[in-house]
Amino acid sequence: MEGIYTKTFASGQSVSDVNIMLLGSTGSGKSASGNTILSRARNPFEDDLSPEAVTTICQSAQTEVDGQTINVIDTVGLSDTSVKITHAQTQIEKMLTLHSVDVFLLVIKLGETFTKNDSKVVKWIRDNFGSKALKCTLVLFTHGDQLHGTVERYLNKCETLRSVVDQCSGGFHVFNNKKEDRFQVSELLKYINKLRMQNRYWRYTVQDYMNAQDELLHRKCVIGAAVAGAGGGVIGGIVAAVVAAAAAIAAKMGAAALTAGQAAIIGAAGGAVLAAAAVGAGVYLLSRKYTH
Ligand SMILES: Nc1nc2c(ncn2[C@@H]2O[C@H](COP(=O)(O)OP(=O)(O)OP(=O)(O)O)[C@@H](O)[C@H]2O)c(=O)[nH]1
Ligand SMILES: [Mg+2]
Repeated sequence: MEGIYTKTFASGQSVSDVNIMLLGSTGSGKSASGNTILSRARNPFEDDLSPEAVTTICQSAQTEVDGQTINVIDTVGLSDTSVKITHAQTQIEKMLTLHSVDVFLLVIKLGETFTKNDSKVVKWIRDNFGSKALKCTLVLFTHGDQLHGTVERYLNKCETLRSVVDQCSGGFHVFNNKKEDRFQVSELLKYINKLRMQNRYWRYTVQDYMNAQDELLHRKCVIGAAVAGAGGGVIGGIVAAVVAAAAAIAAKMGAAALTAGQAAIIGAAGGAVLAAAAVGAGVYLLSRKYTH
C-alpha cells in the first residue's frame, strides 16, 4: 500500500487522493452525506428537506481523512422526469471533464418504500456510464438512524433493492447524517480503499463516459433500424399482396399482362426496397437525435 501511495496520476494527484462522486435520486441524502464525509462543521453543500431538488449545480469540496485527501463531488439528483435527468446529466458531464472518479457512491434513502426511481438510477448508471462504472460503485444508505434491526434484514425484505446492491461491486455502507460520527466515515473510507485496490487504482474518466455514450447510441440505432426494417417489411408484404390480388383480378378479366406470380415478385422487390429505405431513415434519424 505504501509503495502504491507514492505514485501519481497523470492529473498530478497522488494515488492516495480519492475522488468520490455522489449519485442518486433527488432527496436521497447526497449533499448531507457529502457534508458528513467532509465534516459537519463545514457543511459546504446545501442539504434540506424539500419537495423540489435542493442541489441544482454540481459542486466539489475537499477534506483530509486519516491522512488522505478526499475530494467529494456532490451532484444534481436524478429525478424521474426526462427534463430534470437531462439537466442533471449535463451537470455531471461537466464534473467528469474536471475530475476522474475513483468511486461512485450510489446514495439511497432507507426507511421508505424502495421506489421505481431508485431502481431506474442503477439502470441509468449502467446505460449512461457503462457497466464499467458499476465496478467502482458502492451503495451508501442514508437515514441509518431510522433503521430498526440490521440492514441485512431490511435488504432481505426487498428483492429489487438486494439486486441493486448486488450489481454494485463495492457492496454497501450505512450513514446516519444526523450524527457527528467520524467512525462511520473512517469505515466508509476503508470500503472505498478496498474497492480501489480491487480495481487496481483505476479511475473512471470522461473518456469512459464518452465510450459508454457511443455504445448507448449504437444500441439505440440498432434497435431503431430493426424496428424500422420490420415496419418496411410489413408495408412491403402488404404492397405485394395488393399487387398480386390486382393481377389475379386482371388475369380473370383477360386483360393481364402479368401473372399473379410475377406481380408477387415485383411486390416483394418493392417491399425490400421500402424496408431498406426505412432502415436507412431510422439510422439517420436516430443518429441525428442522439448526436449533439
Ligand atoms: N434523519 C436523517 N435525515 C437525513 C439523513 N440524511 C439526509 N437527511 C435529510 O434528508 C433531507 C434531504 O437530504 P439532502 O442531502 O438535501 O438530499 P439530496 O440527495 O442532496 O437532495 P437533492 O439535492 O434535492 O437531490 C435533508 O433534510 C437531510 O437533512 C440521515 O441520515 N438521517
Ligand atoms: Mg443535494
